[in-house]
Amino acid sequence: VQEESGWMPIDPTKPYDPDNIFAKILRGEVPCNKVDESEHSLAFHDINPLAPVHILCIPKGQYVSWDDFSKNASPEEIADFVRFIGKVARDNEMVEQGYRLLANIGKRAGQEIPHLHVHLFGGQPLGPMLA
Ligand code: D5M
Repeated sequence: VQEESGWMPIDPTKPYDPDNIFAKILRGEVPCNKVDESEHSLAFHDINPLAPVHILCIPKGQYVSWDDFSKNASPEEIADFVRFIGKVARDNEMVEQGYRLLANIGKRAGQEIPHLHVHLFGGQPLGPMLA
């Protein structure tokens, strides 16, 4: 359903697309600039950084959105991802100066890759929340 210009929500009934770029990174088919990895999570530098520190954290499981992840991931995957993001922020010296977590969910928010990802921004004053 195309409602207003540019808005086409990700269809929640559509199966996960295993050919999306983050799935390829997870399979090692496409390289990434890795920051850290845990049992259920991976962090790598954003290819198009919008701040001096711009890291993407993704669960290794095939989840499209926060809705999908929070409903369908195991407690272990969810705990791992939450703790992992905290560790990445600590290890990359973002905690003292402050940083921002952001996840674009769905087309209306500008989600480009249909695999859940949380952006970590830091290394500079970050200004207002919505540009
Ligand atoms: O964010 C999608 C983000 O993913 C955007 O900031 C660029 C980044 N991106 C796209 N391809 C790659 C690869 N191959 N490596 C690293 N980063 C990548 P969104 O919130 O969906 O707009």
